[in-house]
Amino acid sequence: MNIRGTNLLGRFITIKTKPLQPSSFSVRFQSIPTFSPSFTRASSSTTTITTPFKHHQHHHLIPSRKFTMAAAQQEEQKITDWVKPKDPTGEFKRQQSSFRNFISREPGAEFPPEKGRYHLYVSYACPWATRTLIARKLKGLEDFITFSAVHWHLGAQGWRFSTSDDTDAEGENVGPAGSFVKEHEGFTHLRHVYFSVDPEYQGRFTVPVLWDKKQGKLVSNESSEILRMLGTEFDDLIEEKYRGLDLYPEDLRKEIEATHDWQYDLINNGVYKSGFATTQEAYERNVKALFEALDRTEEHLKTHKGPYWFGDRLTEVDIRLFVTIIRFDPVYVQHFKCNFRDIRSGYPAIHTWMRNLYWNHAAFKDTTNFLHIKNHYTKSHTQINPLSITPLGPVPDILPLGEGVPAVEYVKGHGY
Ligand SMILES: N[C@@H](CCC(=O)N[C@@H](CS)C(=O)NCC(=O)O)C(=O)O
Repeated sequence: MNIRGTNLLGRFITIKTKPLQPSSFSVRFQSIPTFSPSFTRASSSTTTITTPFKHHQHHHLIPSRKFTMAAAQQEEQKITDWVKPKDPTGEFKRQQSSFRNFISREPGAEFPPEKGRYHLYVSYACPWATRTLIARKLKGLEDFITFSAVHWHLGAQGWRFSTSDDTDAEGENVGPAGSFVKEHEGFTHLRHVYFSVDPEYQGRFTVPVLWDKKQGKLVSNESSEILRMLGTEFDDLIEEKYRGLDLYPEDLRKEIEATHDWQYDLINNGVYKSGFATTQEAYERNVKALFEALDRTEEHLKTHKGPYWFGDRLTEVDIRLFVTIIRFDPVYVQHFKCNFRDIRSGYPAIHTWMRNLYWNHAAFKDTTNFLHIKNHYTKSHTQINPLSITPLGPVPDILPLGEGVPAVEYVKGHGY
């Protein structure tokens, strides 16, 4: 008799009982690579491991010793441990992305640009993933690349896909993986997408994921590189008006890279390094560096003609900076303790720059989902917010164009 279900780690399993040999049974896993301690104990006799996925039809026989080692590893490193518990530095260290292929229009490329071929898995909560959604829309790639979004909650098994029972995660294309990518029917968590191409995958199960539906391959899980590909590699296929938008123009490349260098480390990643720090020293070091970088950003925007970072040219810099700044007042100020100042009252030039992007460009506004953003951080990081209560403020999430915080309005009204 076969019993189907998922194990503690969310992997699909079929437990096949063998009536003639009551003391032995086999466990069929649809994905590996690590197993919970309870399965280590339960499956000590005959154990067959298999994956259901197209690219891994082979069956493995894994000795129980490997279970124990993998289980111990799993025990040691929990998905929700953003800083390793025994790390005395208390510093959040972001891992390198593992899948680094490129869509390329070079002849003979493994991943050529093609209409309808690729799918993006994102989370609306995630700033890194949202970069790619913004680029997709700015470059008019909606008909070229499909996308779907995970549920905002990230739990012990990582991101999960929404089901029809979820009524708390509104947003375009939030739904089961199988509704968007047929071969991912039945996947409950993003981890299944990773395991489908690498059953031994040991990295984190991050969004964004760029998926090749034609070859069943994971192209990339590195947002900066996906952003770059979408910005350039489809240019032969899209309409002239979209081709004209060059997010990485030749003459600005050196300056763009130099800006990315400090903004990535001190701002995009800086908010995480401040918020995830597990020692006072690590927090203080990172939050001070973050605000110095915000001061530098303010100064640049104040002293250069806008409306974009590079004047009248919208580039990658605007996209990469926006996704962090738009989350700043609603989340990072209180949740990550980034509270020397907020954007709306402390950084007028950044505030103006951000609101222009949000209110005047659908690509920025339509890909910003405050419900996912606020709920994700405040209800997923229980080491920071153990009761998962989401603060209601600030109200509103973003101010309308041309309207300042009350103190600014008051000063204006009194002619100071
Ligand atoms: N380097 C990656 C980072 C992506 C990333 O860290 N995404 C977060 C969400 S904001 C994630 O999916 N985290 C899940 C996890 O680490 O378990 C990129 O820029 O694409």
